[in-house]
Amino acid sequence: MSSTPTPPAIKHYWLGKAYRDMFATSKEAHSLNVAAAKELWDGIGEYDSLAMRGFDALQAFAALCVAPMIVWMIIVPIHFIIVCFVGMFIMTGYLCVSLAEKCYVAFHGWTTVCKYCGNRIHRVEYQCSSCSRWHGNLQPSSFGILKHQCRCGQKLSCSFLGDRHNLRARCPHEGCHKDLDASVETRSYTSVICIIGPPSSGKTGFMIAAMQAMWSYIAPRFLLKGRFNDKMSERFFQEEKKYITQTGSTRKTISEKPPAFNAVFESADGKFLQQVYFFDAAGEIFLTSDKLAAQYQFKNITGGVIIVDPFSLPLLHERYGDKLRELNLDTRITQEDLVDVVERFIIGMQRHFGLDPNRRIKTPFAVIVTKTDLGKLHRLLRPEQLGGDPIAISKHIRRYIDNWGGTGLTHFLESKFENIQYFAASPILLRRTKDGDTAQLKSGTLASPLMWMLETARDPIMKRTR
Ligand SMILES: Nc1nc2c(ncn2[C@@H]2O[C@H](COP(=O)(O)OP(=O)(O)O)[C@@H](O)[C@H]2O)c(=O)[nH]1
Ligand SMILES: [Mg+2]
Ligand SMILES: [Zn+2]
Ligand SMILES: [Zn+2]
Repeated sequence: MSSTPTPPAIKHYWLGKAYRDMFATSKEAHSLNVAAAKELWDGIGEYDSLAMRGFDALQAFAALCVAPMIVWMIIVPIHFIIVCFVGMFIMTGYLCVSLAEKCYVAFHGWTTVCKYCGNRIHRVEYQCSSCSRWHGNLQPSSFGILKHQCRCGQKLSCSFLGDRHNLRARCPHEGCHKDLDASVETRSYTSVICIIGPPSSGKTGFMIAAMQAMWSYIAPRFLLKGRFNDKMSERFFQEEKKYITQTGSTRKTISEKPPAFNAVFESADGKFLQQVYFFDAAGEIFLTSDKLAAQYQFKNITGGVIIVDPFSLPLLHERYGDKLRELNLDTRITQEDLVDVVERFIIGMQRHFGLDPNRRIKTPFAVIVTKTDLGKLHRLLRPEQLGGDPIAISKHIRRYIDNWGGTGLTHFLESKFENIQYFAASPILLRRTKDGDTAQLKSGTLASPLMWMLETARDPIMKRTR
């Protein structure tokens, strides 16, 4: 038989020990009364006459048994009412603080997602700073309204009002238990943006330029400062960026690639935090939808990007195929059909993440035509006369995709996604010289699709005004 483990904290006095003390006191008083009655009964035999015995016994019975019993019967309920009343008062207190905490978290739109197992976390586990016991329920409860007392005696703040987020924390899920940075992870909103596209469509290039766009366009606009959540993301960003600018291409083999490329954007007073995860699902993952199951980030997608390599569309493929081969750029063009890739993504989402097959996907997806620097496509896709009207630009780009033989693609995307907008960008501006290729990272072109995605997903970052 399994026994319930002892909680690491001590119950609040008025909700735990007070009851035990009350029962002990009344039991003790009752035992004293019984002992007195017994003593009296034993003493009756010592009286000479029967009348004397009866009278004295009655007198003694009234004095030693009835009176204490009446007092006991009055005091016990009063004691009980006081303990219940104080207990209820404390319960109301912790329910109020707990409700206030839930409202505060909902108001800020904070969510906690484990970046290792991808599960949503409702209760982070915190470690006692003194004895290393793990507390899985460190929140306003019968163990305390603002503080819990650990079994070691240490008082631990248990609400958003205290410094709970400074304690060491971990994911509560069995088999994970990885360390979390509670000061960021429990007090921030997390945007998870997945990037879908066939191999060589430009996902990695997009991701690096998108992070740069968050850094240099979006964060300053909302007076935020960015920093990477982990060393692996930072290293990946620096190394890939350097490689792209020096060689004009992305790295083919990467020894260490972060599972999700992430950074946190923070206001100067530290009160606003938003995490942004870019999730570059390697092309191979989409080749077999079974591999999707391991890609936990798919559970929490808040926005997405579908990369359209324009040179894979029939008409442009025909028009530029020979030229790209001549320039040795054909290997940088995707050979796979984007419809197949998106279809595999959707099947994977239905099979593994409960996506309803009868419903279109509501999450905003930006459909981005990339590599527009090649063949000077940007001149066609962003003509001056459209000004900055995003809807007109979107329709214009969609028309071009159709004209280049992508009618099947646009119809397919619109039948599966409810919230899409078309964009054109070239995250990498290739420069060819006789000494070799170099490139410039054009992150500015990604600011508008990113802003659209964050805004459509109602991410808290967009509510910030200067
Ligand atoms: N000229 C140019 N090349 C690009 C652009 N985006 C990606 N590429 C190139 O296309 C190739 C494939 O890109 P990559 O990001 O690795 O694709 P992935 O396999 O989908 O991650 C690389 O050689 C990139 O340098 C772009 O905007 N312009
Ligand atoms: Mg890649
Ligand atoms: Zn976890
Ligand atoms: Zn402790």
